[in-house]
Amino acid sequence: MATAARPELLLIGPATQRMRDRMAADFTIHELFALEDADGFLAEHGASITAVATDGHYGVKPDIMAHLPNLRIISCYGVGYDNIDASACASRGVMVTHTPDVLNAEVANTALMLFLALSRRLLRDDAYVRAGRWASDGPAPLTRSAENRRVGILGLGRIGQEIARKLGAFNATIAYHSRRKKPDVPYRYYADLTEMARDVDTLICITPGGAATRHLVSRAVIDALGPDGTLINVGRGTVVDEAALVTALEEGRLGNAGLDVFEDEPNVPSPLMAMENVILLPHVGSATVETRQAMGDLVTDNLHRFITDGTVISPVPECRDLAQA
Ligand code: NAP
Ligand code: 8YV
Repeated sequence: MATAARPELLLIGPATQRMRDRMAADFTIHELFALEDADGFLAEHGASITAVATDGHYGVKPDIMAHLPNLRIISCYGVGYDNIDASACASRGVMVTHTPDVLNAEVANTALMLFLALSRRLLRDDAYVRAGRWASDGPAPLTRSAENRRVGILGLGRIGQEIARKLGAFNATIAYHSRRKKPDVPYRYYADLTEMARDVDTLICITPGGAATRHLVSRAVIDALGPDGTLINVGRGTVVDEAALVTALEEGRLGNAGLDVFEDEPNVPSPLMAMENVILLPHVGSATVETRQAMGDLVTDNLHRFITDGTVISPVPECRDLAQA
C-alpha cells in the first residue's frame, strides 16, 4: 500500500529543539537559513511547501511568498506578525496563526523591570559598587521612587492591560491611548497621544508595529513627555521615531528610556550605548525558557491541528473568517 507523502514545512528563523521535534512528527522540515542554495531550493521545490513556521522578526517576505504557490498555513512564533502580510494571505486562502496571551505576563514583567530599573537607577548603582565608589565616594545619589507614578500606556491590549494590572502594585495612576476607547477598563482614555504624554511621567509603548503605528511616538510626543519623563518601548521599534528619541536624550529634552525593541534590529544607534539614563535590551520581552516553551507549543499545536482536521487554535484577526470556513 502506498504511504501518503509527508507535508513539507519551510522553517524560517529560530526554533527550539522541542519545536523542531514536534514539527518533525508531522512534517518534513526544510530550514531556510541552513540551505546552501536557498534561492535555488525555493525556485525548484517551493511548490511542494504547504506550511511555514517563522517568527515576528523574519516573517515571510514577499519574494519568498512568491515561491510558495501551494502554501496553506503560516505559524508565527510571536504575537506580533508585522512582517507577514496577513491580509494578502487571507485573500489567497493562506491561514496565519500567532501566539497571543501565553506571553502577556512575561512581556509585562519586562516592562515593569525597565520601569523599576530606570526609576531606581539599578545599572548606575550596580556600576557604582563595582567601581569601588561606595567605599571611595560614600552613598550613591538619591533616585526617584517607582511608587505613585502617572503612567500612560500606548496600546491597552492583552499585554497593555497586564502591564496596567501589575503597575497597580506600585499605586500608579494609569492612562491609555489607542484608536478606540475600551468599554470596561477603569483607566482614563486619551484620544490624543501628545495630550496623554503631557499628563504622565512615564509612557509605555505596547502596540503592534507596521505602517499604522509607525512613528506614533514623534518628536512632539517625546517633547510632551519632557526632561523628567521616561519612555519605555516593549512593542516595536518602528512605533518610536528613533532619530528624534536619540536627539531628545542627547539634548536633555527627555529624561530616561528603556528600550527592548529598535527600528533596525539588531542594530542599535551608537549614541544610546554611552547613555547612563538609558537601558537597552536585545528584544527579550518574552525570552524566558517557560514562556518560549508555551509560545513554541502553540506554534506547533496550530500546525498539528491544521494538518489533522483543518482547524487552528489562534488565527490572526485577518484570518478568523478562514478559520470558520
Ligand atoms: P493586542 O492585544 O492586539 O493590543 C494592541 C493594542 O494596540 C490594542 O489596544 C490596540 O487598540 C492598540 N493599537 C493598535 N493599533 C493602534 C494604532 N494605530 N494607534 C493606537 N493604538 C493602536 O496586542 P498584544 O498581544 O497586547 O501585543 C501588542 C504588541 O506587542 C505585539 O503586536 C508586538 O508587536 C509587541 N510584542 C513585543 C514583544 C517583545 O518581545 N518586546 C513581545 C510580545 C509582543 P485599538 O485597536 O483600539 O487601537
Ligand atoms: C518574539 C515578539 O521575540 O511576540 C512578539 O511579538 O516580539 C516576541 O515575543 C518575536 O516574535 C521573535 O520570535
